[in-house]
Amino acid sequence: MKKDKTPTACHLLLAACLFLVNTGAAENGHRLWLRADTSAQATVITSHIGATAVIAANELRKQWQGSPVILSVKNTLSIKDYGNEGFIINENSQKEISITAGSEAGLLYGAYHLLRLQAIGAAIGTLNISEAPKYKIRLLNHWDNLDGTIERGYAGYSIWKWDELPQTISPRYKEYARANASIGINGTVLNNVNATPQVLTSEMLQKVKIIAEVLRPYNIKVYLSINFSSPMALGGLNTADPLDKDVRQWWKNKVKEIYQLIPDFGGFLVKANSEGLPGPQDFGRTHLDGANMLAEALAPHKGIVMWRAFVYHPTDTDRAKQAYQEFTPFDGKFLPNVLIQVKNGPIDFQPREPFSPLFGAMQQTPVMSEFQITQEYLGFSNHLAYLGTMYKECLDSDTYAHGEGSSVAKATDGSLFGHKISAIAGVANIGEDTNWCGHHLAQANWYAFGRLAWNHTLSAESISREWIRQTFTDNEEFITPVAEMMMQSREAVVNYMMPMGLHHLFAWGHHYGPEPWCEVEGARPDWLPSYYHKADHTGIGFNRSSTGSNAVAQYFSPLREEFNHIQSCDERYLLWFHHVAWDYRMKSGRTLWDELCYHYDKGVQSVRKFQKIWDSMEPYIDAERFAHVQARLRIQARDAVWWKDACLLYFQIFSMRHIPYELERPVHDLDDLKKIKLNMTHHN
Ligand code: BDP
Repeated sequence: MKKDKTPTACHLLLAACLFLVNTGAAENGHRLWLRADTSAQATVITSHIGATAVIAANELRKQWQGSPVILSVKNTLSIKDYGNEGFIINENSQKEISITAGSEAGLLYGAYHLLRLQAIGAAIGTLNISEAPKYKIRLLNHWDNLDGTIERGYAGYSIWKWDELPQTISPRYKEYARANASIGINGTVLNNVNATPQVLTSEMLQKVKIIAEVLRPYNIKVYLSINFSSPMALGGLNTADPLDKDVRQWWKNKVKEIYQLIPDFGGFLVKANSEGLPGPQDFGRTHLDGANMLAEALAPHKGIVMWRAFVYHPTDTDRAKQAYQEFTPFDGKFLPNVLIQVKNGPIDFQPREPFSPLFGAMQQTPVMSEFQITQEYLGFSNHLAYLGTMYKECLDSDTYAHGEGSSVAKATDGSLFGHKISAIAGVANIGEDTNWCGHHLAQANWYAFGRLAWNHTLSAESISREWIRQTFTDNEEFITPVAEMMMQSREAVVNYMMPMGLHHLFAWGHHYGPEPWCEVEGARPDWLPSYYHKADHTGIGFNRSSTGSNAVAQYFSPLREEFNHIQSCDERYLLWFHHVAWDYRMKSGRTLWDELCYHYDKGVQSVRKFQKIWDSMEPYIDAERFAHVQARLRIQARDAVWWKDACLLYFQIFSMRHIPYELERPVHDLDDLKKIKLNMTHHN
């Protein structure tokens, strides 16, 4: 048969596909920050054959462009200094590179570290590196429901396909594991803190086992959120009282069943007596009783309990004070495998909050911080808000627990109070969208969380730069302006949503848009914006000083006094701690009202600037991601104006002052804005 030399349509299609693969022109964001060339064929020498070491070696073989690498696990004293997951990278006189660690996990992290250095162009000169993670347990929390929906998720449905498991294993699980391992995440809570008892059925545990098996070689442990009333719902008991003998036995049996399937299971995350969920208080017991009961069941298997401090009741007391009031009396009484998981701020993941006073206050109990990576209160996946700056703001805050220099980071990483276990959690922004996070630039928040969990001394800026370089391009003309934009982005959101310490001005039906006016008949007062802003004709803000709720007393001196006095209070938190007169003189010389207007305006102007920056970046990156981000910035710019107009026009009713004439004028009518009702699921 005569061979036809002219290319057919099929040939052309194939060629086009190869072209796309080779140049990486089709950039849908699926590869995240892991876009390195995989045809390197490096020499990697290792005698370790465990699954984790094999992954480390293969990653290097495919991507490392430099001299031969030798991987070895050693148990020498010098290695022990770096803990079980640390590593040392050296170069010998023959120019061979060695990665040495105390475990295969350390080799994996060492391999990803080396590859990151290569990807950001920093693997030059003689390598002499030693690293160990600051936190022992570095977790993502998925608020994924078993039906595939995600609470506060903005990137599609859950990646966990419970219906298909255990038969079908989605390729996503491995990709997920790899991405997390590359930034040092070593644990994941698979299901929503608003947990259904069903997650602990034997059928479900078989499915969890499969996910655990995929994640294990990547050194990622699986954890579950549990529902406190499971012994009743699943075990047929008539109580879930943590001091009841049968209840205790039920948990012990259940835990045993889990460990038979998943020998390295991490433990439980618990939301109890919070927002209507069951807990020990339903049976006249305490958080201490509940946490210790579970801890006792988990301890023989080396599992941990992460007991959340996110509790508040519709009482007269200030919501911001409640977690502290409820938990500090138990300090020192929890079993050693209990950690108290505390949101970064005292209320609820607002665009800006001061740090929770529980950090530093509970010194005999390991306290872990919970950040939100998903942008529940920062514009969902429509708004650009790089959160590296927000995580750092909290971690670097000084609690003064042991005098100056007692940062939240040190109070939680085990170093300040000498705890053996330490952990940090981030509520994931991951869904089944092709690009994982909805907004391409929101991938940076997942990345930054992982990098800071590994090393909280890194700067938000350096993290943003390394992320941009790996995710987009090594062209400085792109990296510098985009990093600058990212670094300003969270402050921009704070400015156009809730500047100067304002909080919870969100709409009732969703946490996307503004409704500072929101009134709902019969609603819990602490779910309404007016509870928080307290605007009236004299001024605005929540008086938490010693003349008000005295929440300031929960902080250590001298911070307590600093927050307490209006003149010394950081203006970023002014309306969090004080009810301030409209004519109060700010440090800028402006009145409070004028300053508020300036902040809102600045927020809007910042987003306009981001649009300009981004539009000028078109030549440097692929058209697909460029257009995607451009479209989202347009939404953000419109939303920013919506926020500004809604808040200023509403607060103007009380301030009765004009918006400074040099600022952009409102373009909406308040009455129209009040009519906006977005169709989004409700859960306050
Ligand atoms: C709030 C969310 C809600 C969560 C809750 C929590 O609105 O969906 O269930 O926090 O953290 O921010 O438990």
